[in-house]
Amino acid sequence: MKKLTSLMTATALTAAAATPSFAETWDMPMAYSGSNFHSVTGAEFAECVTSGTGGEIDIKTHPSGSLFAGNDIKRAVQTGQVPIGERLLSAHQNEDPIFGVDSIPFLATSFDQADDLWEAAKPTMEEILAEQNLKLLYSVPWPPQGLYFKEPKESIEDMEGVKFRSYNNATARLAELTGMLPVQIEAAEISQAFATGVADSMISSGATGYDRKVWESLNYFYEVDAWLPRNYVFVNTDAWEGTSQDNRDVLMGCAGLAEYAGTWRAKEYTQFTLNQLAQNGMTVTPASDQMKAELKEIGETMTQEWLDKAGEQGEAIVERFREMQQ
Ligand code: PCA
Repeated sequence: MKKLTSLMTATALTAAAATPSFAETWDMPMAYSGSNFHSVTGAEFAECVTSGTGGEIDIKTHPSGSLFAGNDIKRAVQTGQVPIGERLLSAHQNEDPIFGVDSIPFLATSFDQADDLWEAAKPTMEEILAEQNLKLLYSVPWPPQGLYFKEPKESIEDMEGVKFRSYNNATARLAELTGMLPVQIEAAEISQAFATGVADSMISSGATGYDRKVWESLNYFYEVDAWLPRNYVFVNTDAWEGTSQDNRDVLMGCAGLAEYAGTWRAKEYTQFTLNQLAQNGMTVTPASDQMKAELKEIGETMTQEWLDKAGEQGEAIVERFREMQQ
C-alpha cells in the first residue's frame, strides 16, 4: 500500500511538472483574415510567447474578427474581457486624433518614413494607451495605400458620387473631399460589399486587395502611396502587471521579433501583391499627374485639419518627424 501511495505521488508530481502551475490561456482577437501577413505574424508571436513562457501564457489568436469584430477589440482588451488583441491603430482616431497620425496623407509615404513617424509618435502613443489601461507590445505597418476603383479615373472630378469603402476617419474624410460617398466596412467584409455593390472603391494596400481577391469586383489600382497605416498589438495593463517579470521579458522579446518579421513581410508583400492584382486582371498603374496633384492638395487640407485637432502633442510629433527627415 505504501508503495502504491508513493507511486501515485510520483506520478502526480510528474504530471504537475509537465503542466506549468500558472498556465493561462490568453485569447487574442484580431480583425484581419488568417492568411493576412499581420495575422501570420501574430500567430508566430503567439507561438513564441507560448513556448518562451513554457506554456505559462498560452496565446490563442482569433483572426477575421471571429472572437470580437474589429471595432470591439480595443474595448474588449481595455475592459479585461480578453487580455490581449490586435487592431488598426488609426481606427481609434475618433477617440483621440493622435491615433490617426499614421493616416495623414503624404506625410510619411515610404517604409523608412513610416518607421521614423512611428519613432516620433511612440512615446506619446504609449502615454495615451497607458491612460486607457493598455500596454503597447508591437506595431507593424501596412504597405503604402493606393486607390481601387471599378472604372478608370483620371482626376478627382471622375470620383464624384462613387461609393467608397472607408476604414477610419481619415479615409471617410478623403471620400468627402473627393466627392465620394463613404461607408465604413471592415476588411473581413469587403469582398461581399464589392460583390453586392455596397461599395465600388476604396483606399488600401495591395495586400488587402490580394487577401480579399478584389479583382472579382474591381478593375483598377492606382498607386498613390498616400500613407502607411499601422496595426498594433496591446495588452490589458492588469494582465501585464499580473504576470511574472520573466513572462514580461518573453512577451517583449517576442514582440520585438514580431515587429521585425512583420515589417519585413510588409515590404516583401508590397510588390508581390501588386503583381498578383495585375496577374488577376487588374490594371495596376501610378495615378495620373492630375490626380496626384489634386490629391496632394487634399492632403494639405487634411494635414492642417489633423494638426488643428491634435494640438500641441500632434504638432510636436510632426516636428520631431520632420527633423528626422533632414
Ligand atoms: N488594409 C487595411 C487597413 C490598411 C490596409 O492596407 C484595410 O483595408 O482595412
